Amino acid sequence: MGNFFKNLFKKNKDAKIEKPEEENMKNLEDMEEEEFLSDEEIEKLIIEEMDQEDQEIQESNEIKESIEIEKEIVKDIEQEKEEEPGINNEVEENEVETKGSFLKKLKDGLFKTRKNITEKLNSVVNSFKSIDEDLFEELEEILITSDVGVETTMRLLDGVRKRVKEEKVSDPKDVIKLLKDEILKLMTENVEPQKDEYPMIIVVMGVNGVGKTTSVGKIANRYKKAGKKVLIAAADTFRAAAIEQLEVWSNRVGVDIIKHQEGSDPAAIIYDAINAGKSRKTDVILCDTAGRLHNKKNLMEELKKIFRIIDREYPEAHREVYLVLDATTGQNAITQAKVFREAADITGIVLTKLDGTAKGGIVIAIKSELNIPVRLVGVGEKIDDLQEFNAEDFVNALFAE
Ligand SMILES: Nc1nc2c(ncn2[C@@H]2O[C@H](COP(=O)(O)OP(=O)(O)OP(=O)(O)O)[C@@H](O)[C@H]2O)c(=O)[nH]1
Ligand SMILES: [Mg+2]
Repeated sequence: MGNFFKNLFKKNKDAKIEKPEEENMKNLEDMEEEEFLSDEEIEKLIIEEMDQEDQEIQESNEIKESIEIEKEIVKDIEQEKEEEPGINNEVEENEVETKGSFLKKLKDGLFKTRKNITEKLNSVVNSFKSIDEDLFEELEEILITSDVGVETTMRLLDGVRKRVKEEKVSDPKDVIKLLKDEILKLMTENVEPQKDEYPMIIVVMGVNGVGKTTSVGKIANRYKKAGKKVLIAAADTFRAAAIEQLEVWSNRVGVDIIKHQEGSDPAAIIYDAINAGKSRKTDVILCDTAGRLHNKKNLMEELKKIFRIIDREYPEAHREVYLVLDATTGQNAITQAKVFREAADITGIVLTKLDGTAKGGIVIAIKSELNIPVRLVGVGEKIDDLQEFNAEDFVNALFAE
């Protein structure tokens, strides 16, 4: 509103100079009516000004918020660096510790899901004396309500039934172990490890708010730590704040960024990033993309255009297409994957916010229903809370005591 009154005051001041003495005695209200704007027009201007200011405040709050988060991340990195041992003979011990802390984080991240699935499963098997269809019905309900999905639940339980018969299992408590085996089998079926081939280009896509930009930052950090030369492409040009958020990440991680202005063509950014990547001998180009446009069709067309540029300009690069899904959205994540499949061949899923849901069963449904491997899982907001997905660790963490 400040500018509006400033302008109004300026106009009145100018008016005073030009006006005869007596008219200067008139109050401001009269002058507004006579010389300038009607009440309705003033009201309209005020509303417009307030709307604009609200929008500015909201955008600056978003930036402030993301800067606060980034600051915390930097603190974490610094703390981690301090804790790193300085002498070589401690490295082995540190590696063991890293694996331990990695598993602990995964376990902590799955706390809500474990409580929801495993505790319920245990209490059900303990309440049955023999294995019968009633027991299977109870198991079915627990799995379906944990977002494992109907189809996947049936598949898992059919496998358990078969083994109960074949192995003549009679103790209901043993069903848990069989279920754990079936989940692991399903999660590892037809999954090849990701190829570590360079140069690599990774396109990160997904609907708005799922954690794309954060994941790009975290992935950049992982490759940087592994000694790779990384370049980030800010191809989400829908909002200026999105570019700034990514810039904060590039500064924190210490990698280059290719960006244009808000509203510019994302395909042009990818084109520039590929050229810069080639001339700077970059190992990994990471592309953030928009999560929302005016409509779904536009977004899909924009993504397709990005992939056409990569096909044309960088066919020699190893390509990964990550779809970021938010674990807290449950079965909706499956629908999103089906939509994004129209735009590109998704090579892996980045499943974020597993720490925020009791329905982590979605990990199992995603693998089973989409047959796309989960490559990375987000178990928190900190920089190292994005972990490489390992099915065995996941199942162990899910069923941990
Ligand atoms: N708890 C938790 N929060 C996460 C995780 N990953 C991302 N977030 C948070 O999710 C919010 C949205 O993340 P962004 O990276 O901005 O999401 P985006 O997909 O880029 O969003 P748009 O650019 O608006 O489409 C941020 O507050 C992140 O800190 C995670 O694994 N766990
Ligand atoms: Mg973003």
